[in-house]
Amino acid sequence: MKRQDYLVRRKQQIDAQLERHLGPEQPSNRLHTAMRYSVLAPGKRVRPILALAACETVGGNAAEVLPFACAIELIHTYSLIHDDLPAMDDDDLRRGRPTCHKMFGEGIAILAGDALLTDAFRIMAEAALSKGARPKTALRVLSEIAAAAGSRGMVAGQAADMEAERVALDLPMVEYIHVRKTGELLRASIRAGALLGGATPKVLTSLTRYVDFLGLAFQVADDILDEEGVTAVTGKNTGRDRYRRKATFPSVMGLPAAKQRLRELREQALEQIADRGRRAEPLRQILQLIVDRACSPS
Ligand code: GRG
Repeated sequence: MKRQDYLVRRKQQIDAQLERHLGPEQPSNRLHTAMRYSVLAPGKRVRPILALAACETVGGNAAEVLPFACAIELIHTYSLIHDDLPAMDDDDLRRGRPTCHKMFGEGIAILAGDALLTDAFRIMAEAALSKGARPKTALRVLSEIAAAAGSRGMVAGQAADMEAERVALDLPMVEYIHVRKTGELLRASIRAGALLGGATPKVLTSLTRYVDFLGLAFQVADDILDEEGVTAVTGKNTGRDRYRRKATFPSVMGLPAAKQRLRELREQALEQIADRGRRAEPLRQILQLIVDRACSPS
């Protein structure tokens, strides 16, 4: 199976489900239009694809994971909308389009983020209550996703990042911020798929180790792309971190070392799933895609 085939097929499936969860266009409803605008913009869908791929790796039924995968994408999109606001990163380009607040104004953008976050939990609760669901497992997954997104996870990372602006950071602090800001939701995505797919505790542990290396690789790649990438690849303005004097992996360790670190992280992630056979191929492909976007293949 070619790498793009699997990823494209999964992305199409997720996009169709997101569309279904959001419901058809309502031209006179600006809140709903803003939600659709941001969610259905061309994101990579890394988190939901990871959730589905983890479920497949452990031999589970990916259909059970779909509502949770979509909910995670809604949470991720809320975080991007709020991150782009003037009070935060103040960006005007996201996913190759004007940011939500540039299109709809700050008030609607804030509410679109609020609504996506809240609706994500409705979708997960409905899935947990649906016929054939295993409510205890579903509730465990929901609780892990909430913890990853909340005041000890992504929001804590965002707050630490804001506080740290213009202060010289060392590598452990850069990693602390990114584990929370980016890593926790990626981790919850894999664990959601694995738990719903019926992973044993041992396999859950190795998949969690895999995604922790992937999460760091994701951030290092994002920093490299910001430093030297072109907007056509990222769909957002680049060079922003340097402009804002943000501590990034390239700024702390230099660009060549950051690229080397990225390749090491790929190898470390691959080691964690080395014994999972062909079923783990999608997880290997996602990792490769993340590394290839920022570094020429090696
Ligand atoms: C506002 C609570 C709150 C949190 C914001 C996600 C985030 C936290 C900020 C975005 C800036 C950031 C940390 C970038 C680092 C990597 C990242 C999360 C990039 C965006 O995710 P992708 O590359 O984007 O998966 P797409 O558009 O493909 O979904």
